Amino acid sequence: SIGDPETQRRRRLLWLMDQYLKNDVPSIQKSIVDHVEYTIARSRFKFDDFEAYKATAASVRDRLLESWNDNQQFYRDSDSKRVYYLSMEFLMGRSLLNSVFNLGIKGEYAQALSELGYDLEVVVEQERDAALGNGGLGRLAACFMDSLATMNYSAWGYGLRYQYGMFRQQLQDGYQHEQPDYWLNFGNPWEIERVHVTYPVKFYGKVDEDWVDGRKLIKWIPDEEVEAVAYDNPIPGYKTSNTINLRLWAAKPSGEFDLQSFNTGDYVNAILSKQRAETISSVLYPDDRTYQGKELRLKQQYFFVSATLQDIIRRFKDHHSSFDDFPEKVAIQLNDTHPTIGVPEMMRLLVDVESLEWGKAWAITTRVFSVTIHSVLPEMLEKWPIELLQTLLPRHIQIIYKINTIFLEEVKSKFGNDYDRLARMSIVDEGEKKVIKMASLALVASHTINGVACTHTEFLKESVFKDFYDLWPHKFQNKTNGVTQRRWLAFCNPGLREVLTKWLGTESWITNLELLTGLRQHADDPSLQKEWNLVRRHNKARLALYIEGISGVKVSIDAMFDVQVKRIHEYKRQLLNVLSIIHRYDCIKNMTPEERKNVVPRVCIIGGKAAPGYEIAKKIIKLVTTIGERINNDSDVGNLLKVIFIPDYNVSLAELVIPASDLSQHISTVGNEASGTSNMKFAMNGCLLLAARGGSNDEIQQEIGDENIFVFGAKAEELGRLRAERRKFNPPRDFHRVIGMIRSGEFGHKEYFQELCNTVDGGDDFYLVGNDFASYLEAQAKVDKTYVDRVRWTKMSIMSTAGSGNFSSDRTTREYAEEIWGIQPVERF
Ligand code: IMP
Ligand code: B1N
Repeated sequence: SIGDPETQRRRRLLWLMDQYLKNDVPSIQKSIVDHVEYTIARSRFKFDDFEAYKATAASVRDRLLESWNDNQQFYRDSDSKRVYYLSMEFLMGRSLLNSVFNLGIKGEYAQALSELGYDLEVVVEQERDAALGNGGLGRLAACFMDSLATMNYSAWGYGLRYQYGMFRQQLQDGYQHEQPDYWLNFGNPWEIERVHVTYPVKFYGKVDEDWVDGRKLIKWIPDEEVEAVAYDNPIPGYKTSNTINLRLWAAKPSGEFDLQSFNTGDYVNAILSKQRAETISSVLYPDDRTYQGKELRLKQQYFFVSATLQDIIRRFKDHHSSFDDFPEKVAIQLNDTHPTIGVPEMMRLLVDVESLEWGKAWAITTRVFSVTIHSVLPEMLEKWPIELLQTLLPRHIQIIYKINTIFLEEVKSKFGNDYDRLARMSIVDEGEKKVIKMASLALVASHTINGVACTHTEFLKESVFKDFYDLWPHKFQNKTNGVTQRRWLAFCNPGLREVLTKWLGTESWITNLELLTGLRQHADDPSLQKEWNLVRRHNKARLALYIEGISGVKVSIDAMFDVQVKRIHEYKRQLLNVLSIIHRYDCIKNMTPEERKNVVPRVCIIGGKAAPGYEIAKKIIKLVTTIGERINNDSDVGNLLKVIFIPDYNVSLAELVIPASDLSQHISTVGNEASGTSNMKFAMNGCLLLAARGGSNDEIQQEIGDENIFVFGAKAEELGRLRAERRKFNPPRDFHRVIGMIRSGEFGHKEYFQELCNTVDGGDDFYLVGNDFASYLEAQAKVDKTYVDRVRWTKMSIMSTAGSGNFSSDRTTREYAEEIWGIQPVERF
């Protein structure tokens, strides 16, 4: 061989690489079987479905690593600007099917397994969901990862590797019980532990000041230290070699610290107290609206951002000597205010550690950060008690005060001594209990603030953040949410995928969802309608089988599948749905057999988790199961009405339920849902929407047309008045009758349900359930009438899919990239 030793070595490595990981069927089989023997140490002649999953996943992971490695090298070499998406939650779901699809090797894997005697469909079901999130916000982050990878953006996600993800919901006698989700129990084949990528994260202690050469030196002397260890999760793009990284941090006891206690002789207790460090990343808070001022939550937030920013700065410094270029190379997106403690942390790292001057550090910080707000009510905004911050992060509270002082000077210079305004805008809330308003801190430090749907962004500008909008109108943008059509259409609905590709004459809609509008011209075509309904029936049959398996209830696939699956919340108004189901039941009971022949049969499916401490939400679940018990066993009703509660709703169940739904409900009180994203998934899959106004419902309505969606209820401009006058409102007779049935104990549990009834009946119906009841029933009647006209319904279904092209997270992330982050796609060939 020729060349110097280094050239020879490289040539050898390239040659070896050539020998690796081919994607023909026999090569895939070989790597699966090798993993059976050498990774999980089972015999190739005897392994079960779970072991088949583990070996298959390991072989896919090998393939992901190749492109991941190449990709990270390419990013380093090209040194293009990168975006870092910081989120406390990533609701990823399963990875196996998504990975083989995105890598373009699903067919090969299916065949490889089948020849070995395994069924890919069964094998993928062995995977546990990665449920490191509550709902919409966490799933949005996951969709963004898929889109960023697919569109060749240079991006990384950062989050926490919770040992316990979202709790598993079990029903006992119809009541919710929470079970720990120890998802890592059987190993996680998708992650790569980076034992050498670790950073110290410190807490508590005090701040000392020293004067050296006339310069004040500030030294934080913490008294607790934990180590953050990186776990990398490769995220493959669809039909591209771009594989991006999701880096999740786990807390480990630090090796170095606290020698003192070791020397006092209490060796065992010193170890045990260190061990407690791991609790920081042990559990996801299962609450997605009410904010709780728990110390552990703040520790999680700081642990997460401190490790992340140290990592980002370290990576930047590998290639750059001056921080002047930092904003040209780095964009940091805060997913809601949860990572906002990163702002003072960035200042601390730049000023105290990197010795930058304050003004320069602040100029850099404010060019790097941007924040997405997902909340609607001021009460939802995070506020941390100053006492807590003072104890946990004594240096950061100083930095926050300084940021605030300088900021308030700016406000004064623009608005003068308007003390009310200054008090409203101050990052420090000087009320009875002094708190730091994290949203204000995030807004002051960010170059851009965005809401997640048009009406939501307008609301932020006019109401919650009006003062900030007056000061900095240029900082506000809208970025309407989107979802990835790979997972939520192409992969979870293979039947529809085929039909779409056939009628559009191309598969390109999988990366260019706007192409779906091409369906409109065929919406009346009887042969498309026939194929369309065949797919839906097939999907419904699958779901019916699942329902029978979990509940023993046989449902007819000729019935309309009417679905509401999402977190249980008063504002999402599952109760409105349930009240109308009771109304329907009561109507059927009062009909003659002849009249019953005209009833449109329905299967009402409800699913979702209640936050563990949220009693009213838990009562709603019990109400659903209680009326289900009665209705499903009433021989007068038969197939005309079934009520099913699907326990433990998660991403994988969503993939089963969404393609099988005829009607789905998105009925949050107007103005209370920032956006909503599952409505987009349902519409894409040809499910008709029963929708209240507000959030992304409004934009979906615009796109698919008034005649293809069932909209009801109060308008945004009425909300204020209706709320103010709600105690004077007298709901319709039907409403009183239905509430009366529950109150009188017709379904049992009389006492238990009183409090729930009180929330909507008796003068304080905050979410306007009584108000919207009549209009809701009207919309439901229209649904029934339309369903009977199969041709019309099918056309509406096709038009829903055709009109959903704007709700791809590809569109959303492209807007972020171009209008907020200033990054371009970089393709590696
Ligand atoms: P939405 O509130 O209906 O817009 O739901 C947002 C998205 O969050 C859904 O499409 C699901 O993907 C996800 N989601 C909602 N609730 C849960 C849950 O309890 N577990 C897992 N995912 C959920
Ligand atoms: O974010 C989704 C929106 O589609 C929903 O309308 C919105 O309700 C949801 C604290 C949250 N807002 N706030 C949260 C989650 C976790 C937590 O600890 C708040 N989630 C939303 C995506 O934009």
